[in-house]
Amino acid sequence: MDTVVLYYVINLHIRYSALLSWLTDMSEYENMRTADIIADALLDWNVDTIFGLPGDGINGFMEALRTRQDRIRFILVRHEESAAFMACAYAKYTGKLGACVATSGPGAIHLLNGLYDAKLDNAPVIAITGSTYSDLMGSSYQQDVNLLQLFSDVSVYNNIITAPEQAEMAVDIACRTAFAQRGVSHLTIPIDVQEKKLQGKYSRHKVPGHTSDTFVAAGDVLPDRRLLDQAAAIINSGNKIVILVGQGALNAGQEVISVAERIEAPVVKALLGKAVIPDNHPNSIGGIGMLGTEPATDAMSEADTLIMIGTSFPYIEYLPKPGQARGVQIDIKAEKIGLRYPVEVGLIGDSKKILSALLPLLRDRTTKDSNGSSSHKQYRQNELQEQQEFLRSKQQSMKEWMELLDRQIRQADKKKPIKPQAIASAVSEELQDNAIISVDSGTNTIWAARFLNIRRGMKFSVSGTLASMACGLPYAIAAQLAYPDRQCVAFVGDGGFAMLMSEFATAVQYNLPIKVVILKNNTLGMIRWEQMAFLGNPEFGVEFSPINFAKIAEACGGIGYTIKEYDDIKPIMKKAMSENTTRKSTIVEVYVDPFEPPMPPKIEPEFVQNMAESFAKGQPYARRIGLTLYRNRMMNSKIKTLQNKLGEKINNLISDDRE
Ligand SMILES: Cc1ncc(C[n+]2csc(CCOP(=O)(O)OP(=O)(O)O)c2C)c(N)n1
Ligand SMILES: [Mg+2]
Repeated sequence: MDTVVLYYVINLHIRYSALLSWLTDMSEYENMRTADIIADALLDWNVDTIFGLPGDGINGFMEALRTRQDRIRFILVRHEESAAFMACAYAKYTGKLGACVATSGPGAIHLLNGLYDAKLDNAPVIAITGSTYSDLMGSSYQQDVNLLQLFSDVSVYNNIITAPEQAEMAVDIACRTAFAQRGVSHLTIPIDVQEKKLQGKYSRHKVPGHTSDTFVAAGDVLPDRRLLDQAAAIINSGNKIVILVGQGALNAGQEVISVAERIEAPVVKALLGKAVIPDNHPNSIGGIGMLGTEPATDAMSEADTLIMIGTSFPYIEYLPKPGQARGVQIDIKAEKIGLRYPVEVGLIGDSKKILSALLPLLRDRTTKDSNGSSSHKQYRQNELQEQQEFLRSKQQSMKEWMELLDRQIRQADKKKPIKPQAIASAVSEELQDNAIISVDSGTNTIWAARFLNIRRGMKFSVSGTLASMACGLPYAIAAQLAYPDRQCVAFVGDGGFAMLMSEFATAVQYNLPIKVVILKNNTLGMIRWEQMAFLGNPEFGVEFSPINFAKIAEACGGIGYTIKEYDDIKPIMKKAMSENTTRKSTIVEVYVDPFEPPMPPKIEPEFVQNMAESFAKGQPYARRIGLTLYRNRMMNSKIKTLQNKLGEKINNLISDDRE
């Protein structure tokens, strides 16, 4: 080969290699703006709805959303906090990734409370925020807030996108991490970076397209058989077994029932797990904690074995004492095992799959075991009986508890203010089979927990561990967007509702026929009782001037009803709860007795003592409260004890009003 030919061959080879490497280096996103790349990458993760409110810090990304309206739905809110609550609720109700968007500075700051709700309740959410121009960052420029620092505590993944070449990878990691760690991922993008186009300016080590949108949940793998056997051995040796379920068991209702029935165990439901099994299932003994039932409290204090499924219910004083019961825990998150109770065995993964695998290993307590010697048989028989008797005794006290609740509903005195229990019960009666119920924080949570009867197929949620007020309305909006044809109800207090009530206009704007039932007591009701019963202080700073919520509904373009009389409850509730035909957003405000006490499942001496102290220190309305307690004692022997113990002081106060 002469030198000229050699020269051409080499030259050609070099050019071909350059072309090849240029071709392989070329990203599918070549020449696209960062904002568009992010939006496309979110679509790859099946994000179909994004809640938010724009501003100049995020307008570049808004343009990417505008040009993809057919594939990704943007829901404009009135306050960014709602957008984050909605993203959280969307994730909770659908299992999809929740998404929200806000501008730099104030918009991003507003997201935080809703994002903490997602963090604390383990909901996968991605938050997209804008940041100020990259060459002005950290200069106290307009709306220049260090969002990475601000979001560092709330997020499982927290990153700034500084170049289009980084965007796809960042979104992939953010979405995967939100799912894998069941938490919040935050991506912030400087205004100028949103507009930058991808032009293949990669670093030496970057390979475009090196990440993917593949996700495999850890829960798809079953725990080791040895661990399943150990768990089964613990359960099989128990004689007073209690099952506690939380939101991690929501997809395993049938499996929970199969296990509970096989081992004859009562099922206690943490609030987020209220919809795991129907409230009227014979093994259900209701909720736990302050808003729970007496049988559930007793079951926990007597249990010798505790099976926790998908729950990290925080009020550990309501669980068996450490050492009292042997524990088995099922959770998708390894770090939750042993968090609240010193369990011996932890099974990591999806509760549905684990319970199915565990079921055949569990001793069937419903049939008589015919194997073994007669003395052994007798022994086994006694054991079986103990568990059965345990369940029967709790079922019996559940019957009594339900009768007590029933008396509370029926304590209607037409001359007196409406009892909130009667409203919760009236709502319950109007719930359709596949209703989705969102509740709020306050005494309303207690009435909802006790008086809304969940049936199979319903959904129920609330800001659980953060227990934030104001979640009820945004949750219901997210539910209705996800399930346009289902009955979506928000059951809320007036304080919580007023916090984000402008979102009712959002419901109207998107033609969402949500039904919002507001317990109107013009009070931060829960706090009134907490100040008295927890600290022994007179109430302070808990009363509001009234708002006409029915007029608010109408002013926003929805329908408003007001209930002031007992006779109005049934007809108005019936009408309002089936407003589907007009598909109008509806508010039902109900004037309820602001002095109805939310009684804990058991009245502790300290509670009584504190109440007496608050009265002694000059609790306002002592007379009305005393009178309410006096009247309620007809319904409930425990209240009678409380009222008696509050003593002469109150008896004197109310003596004139006794009939
Ligand atoms: C954002 C927020 N602020 C304060 C609290 C403390 N808190 C818990 S319940 C409650 C009162 C709720 O009042 P309202 O919504 O009227 O319900 P009610 O107790 O009267 O049923 C308050 C202030 C909270 N949980 N969340
Ligand atoms: Mg209130």
